[in-house]
Amino acid sequence: MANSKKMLAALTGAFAAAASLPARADWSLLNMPRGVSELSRDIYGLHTLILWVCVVIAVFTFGAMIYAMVKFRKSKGAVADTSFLHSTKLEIAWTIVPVFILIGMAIPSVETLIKIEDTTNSGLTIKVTGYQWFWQYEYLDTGVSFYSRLAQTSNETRQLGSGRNPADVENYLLEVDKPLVVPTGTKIRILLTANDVIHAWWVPDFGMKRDAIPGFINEMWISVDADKPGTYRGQCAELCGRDHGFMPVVVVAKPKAEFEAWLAEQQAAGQQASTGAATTAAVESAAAAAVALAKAE
Ligand SMILES: [Cu+2]
Repeated sequence: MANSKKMLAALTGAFAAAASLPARADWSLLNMPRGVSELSRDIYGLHTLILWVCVVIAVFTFGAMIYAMVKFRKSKGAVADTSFLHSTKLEIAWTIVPVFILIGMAIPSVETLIKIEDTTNSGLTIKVTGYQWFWQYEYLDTGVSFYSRLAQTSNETRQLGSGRNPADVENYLLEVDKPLVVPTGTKIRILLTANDVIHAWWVPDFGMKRDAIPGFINEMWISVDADKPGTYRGQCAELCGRDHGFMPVVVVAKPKAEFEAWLAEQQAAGQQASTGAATTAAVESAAAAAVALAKAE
């Protein structure tokens, strides 16, 4: 008796402690993010639907089991009913009911899967290449291409004996020198590949993650809600070597007009750089020709 009182007291204490948790804990972290794209919302909705189907099934089956175990336990003098061994009606019922539940779950799942794979009618195509340990982004048909590496602040802080506190670095290991910039309200087709080993490009808020495999082109699409411009962060999601944890993905979503302006700026800068390089090359070859001429004389 004393034991059960002690247990009750302990349980009450545990419940009281648990009840005071919500004030401090962020319960939304227990669930997947709702995200900021059409696909992420579809996936979230599907996940929630299936979760509730499972909850209802669990309540029914575990409820029946627990009820039977408690109510008809041996210590209460329960005796097995040996006259009831088979029921065709029951067997048909517990076969048909799950079949319908499974069909009910398969229809929205397949619909979402088909939508995820449908990369047609995209407004923009970006090729993403994984390297050990950074990303390359190429805006197809625009000539804009750049590398995106771990930000200097994170990179310096992560070094052994740097003497810096990671807690002082904003977005530690989740910041890059040059983020991917995308327009909001646009279906963006992403082509994924890698140059060395398998990487995976992942931004939880877009609801999408896909492997970047050398020699293959994988495809996926993302979109950012027109009313949700902002910075979205992710990481390489396929163990790819020593610095796997140091090649974050940062995506800046801008309204369409701002994105167009940014793209034009990048194109202009790219042209200047290539003209500059061509001039340098021309000067160098002229100088080499002059040297060769002088030697010949
Ligand atoms: Cu990687």
